[in-house]
Amino acid sequence: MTRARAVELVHGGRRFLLTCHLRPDGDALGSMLGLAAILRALGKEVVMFSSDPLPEYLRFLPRSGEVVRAVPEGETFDATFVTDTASRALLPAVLPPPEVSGPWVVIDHHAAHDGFGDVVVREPDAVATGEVVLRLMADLGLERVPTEAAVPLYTAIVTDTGGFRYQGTTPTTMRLAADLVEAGADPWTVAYNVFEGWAPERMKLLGFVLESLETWHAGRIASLTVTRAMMAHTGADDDMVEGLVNYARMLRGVEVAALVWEWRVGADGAPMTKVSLRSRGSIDVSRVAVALGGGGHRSAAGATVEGTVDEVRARVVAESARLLDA
Ligand SMILES: [Mn+2]
Repeated sequence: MTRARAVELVHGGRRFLLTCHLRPDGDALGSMLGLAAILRALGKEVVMFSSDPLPEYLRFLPRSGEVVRAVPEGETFDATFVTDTASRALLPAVLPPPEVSGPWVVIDHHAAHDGFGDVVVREPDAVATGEVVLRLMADLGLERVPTEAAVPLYTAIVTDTGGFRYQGTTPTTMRLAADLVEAGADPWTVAYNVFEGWAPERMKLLGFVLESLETWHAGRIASLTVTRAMMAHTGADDDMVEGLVNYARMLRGVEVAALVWEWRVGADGAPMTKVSLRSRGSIDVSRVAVALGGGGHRSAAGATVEGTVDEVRARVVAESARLLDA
């Protein structure tokens, strides 16, 4: 049980670095903030680090303003905790060396992992990394959720369950959420910030993205497209694209929903396209993502692929069709 090893490192240490994957989402950041609050409740010192800025919609999270964009110089840590991260490639390119970071402890719930980390606490039966953090908290001997951990951990669970809607949401999920509400999380505040409260630019972008809807394979595959021109025209930023793929899944009969996003030009000048995939659960879209060099979960996965949006969309459709016909 690797959780026991993580517990030893916490009890044996005093000062910890916490980080998460690039472009943090509600589970990655919520788990990091929640774990930070738990460690502080145990009398530990924490530094929270994200090289990427936090998305606007998560800045309501208590103490998210304390997340630093660079690891402070001249400090060392007894261990470094990484939340919700399935692979080294999803972390900042430059990380502190082992003599600064201490052992790397990965706290995650993804089905696949690339082996990164000295201690990997990976529990795919957990609906969110936030749930793994709560299990770790119990093992650390904390009986009650610290108030400061309640909102971020509730946010982690709400994000990864789509507001308790997705498959994998269990009575245990609901009980954990109830504990977090009792500890001080307000469901509407979290739901409003996570799912509503849209910037006008995002709403305008959605209009263009919905216009791009295409379906294939007798309506069982749907795609949406985001171009740099749409982004420039609406003034939307990258964070505002997050979650738009779900609109493709809403269409009745769709089993594989894809969003292809004209991303960046790679170092060698080649166009790169980001792919987000969703399913209703019958189809394992992580298999499509893996075929494209990415990864993820059964019902939510993604990849970054070399090629134009048109080329990459064609590959996504072909891989999805193969899976549907298998
Ligand atoms: Mn997650």
